[in-house]
Amino acid sequence: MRILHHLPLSPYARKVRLALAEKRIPFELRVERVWDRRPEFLDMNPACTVPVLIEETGLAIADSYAICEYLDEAYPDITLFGRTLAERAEVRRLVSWFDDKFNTEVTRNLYYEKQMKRLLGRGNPDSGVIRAGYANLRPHLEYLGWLAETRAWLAGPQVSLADFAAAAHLSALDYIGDVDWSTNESAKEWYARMKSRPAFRPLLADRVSGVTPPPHYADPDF
Ligand SMILES: N[C@@H](CCC(=O)N[C@@H](CS)C(=O)NCC(=O)O)C(=O)O
Repeated sequence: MRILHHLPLSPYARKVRLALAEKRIPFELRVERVWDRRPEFLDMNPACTVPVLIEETGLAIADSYAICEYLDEAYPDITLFGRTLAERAEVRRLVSWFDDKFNTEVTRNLYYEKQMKRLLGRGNPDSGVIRAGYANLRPHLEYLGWLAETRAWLAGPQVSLADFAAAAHLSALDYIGDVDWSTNESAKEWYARMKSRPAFRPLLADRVSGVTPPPHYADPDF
């Protein structure tokens, strides 16, 4: 069976879980405590990050973007990137927006600072960093809301990896209670549409010991 090594709240693993499910590719999840630095895992991915996909052939692929491009090339029937060159360029731009810019300005300051830093042995959360994360989240939600208002899906006419990347980050932050959806109605409406997709259900069922999500986390009509 195909295996995805992951952590339940990792936005990068969540993006790949959504991509696999939307492409209807079966897989099993294995939790990888990256902070244990398991030698067998380091052999698969010297960066010691999740996600890592292990194909049935034994092929190991690390890095969420490498995995998603591989999946689209290996299983092209349902595309993650859109059909036209312009659509595909826009999907790539927005995946980078969420995985690089949003991650640096928001996810790292909230999810990493609060959840991962201590586990990785890199010190205690810094309240200034967390405050900056909240301040940055607001304009990012506005941009997302603007995209959702002006297009059917974030990158264009069809749902794509741009939506999965954005939803992966926001769902991890929503689990830890850090998203105030009342600040942007269009962003909230887009997230409700994402939550009601069958591929999203396993993410809404995730539970992490010691962290209880807010009641609206798993509710598609929040
Ligand atoms: N560029 C990588 C980033 C993956 C990543 O940073 N994963 C985090 C969890 S969200 C991780 O495993 N961190 C462990 C560490 O930084 O040592 C990808 O897209 O897969």
